[in-house]
Amino acid sequence: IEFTEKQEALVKESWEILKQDIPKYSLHFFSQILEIAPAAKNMFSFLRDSNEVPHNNPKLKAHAVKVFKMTCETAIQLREKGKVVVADTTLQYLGSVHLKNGVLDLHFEVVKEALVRTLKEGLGEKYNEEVENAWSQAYDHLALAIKTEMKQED
Ligand code: HEM
Ligand code: ISQ
Repeated sequence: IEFTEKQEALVKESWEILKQDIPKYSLHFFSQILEIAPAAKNMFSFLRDSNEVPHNNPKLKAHAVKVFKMTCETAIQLREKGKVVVADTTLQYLGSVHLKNGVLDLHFEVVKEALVRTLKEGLGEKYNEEVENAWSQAYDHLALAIKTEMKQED
């Protein structure tokens, strides 16, 4: 199915809103991942040595922002080119980071659900099914690229 201009705009607009409170939404995003899959806790270096989700952890924030930005970038590419192109080096790096930390295919569904919940939280009344579908579609394409890379590495 094709990715429309409207969908691209929805993704961009919602990121503009969430971007205004990175500390809040990166923490929410991460907390949702752990709420859905508590066992994922052990995969993240910034949690291994603590019992609670660290507030204001620079690494957590930076990584969470990257997930949002890369999904946004994927939406733009889907609309412009009809396909997703992630720089080879980036993909190889992300493939190896996730493989090394024990990430499995099923975890990608967990992160998608956490991302959707974070959008819901951040957008409030502006949240709707159309927004959710646009993000989900872009995320699925990006996730597939990373999963494919992870399989080529082992
Ligand atoms: C690290 C993106 C899915 C778990 C990272 C990093 C990025 C990223 C940018 C930081 C790499 C670095 O600079 O070191 C993404 C994207 C995803 C995705 C775009 C999906 C489209 C997942 C999933 C899991 C996961 C499904 C499993 C729950 C991790 C872990 C790290 C990581 C454990 C290492 C964090 C650390 O300890 O430093 N991810 N990720 N990611 N990601 Fe993901
Ligand atoms: C890394 N990969 C996927 C999702 C994340 C969310 C928060 C922090 C780091 C992440």
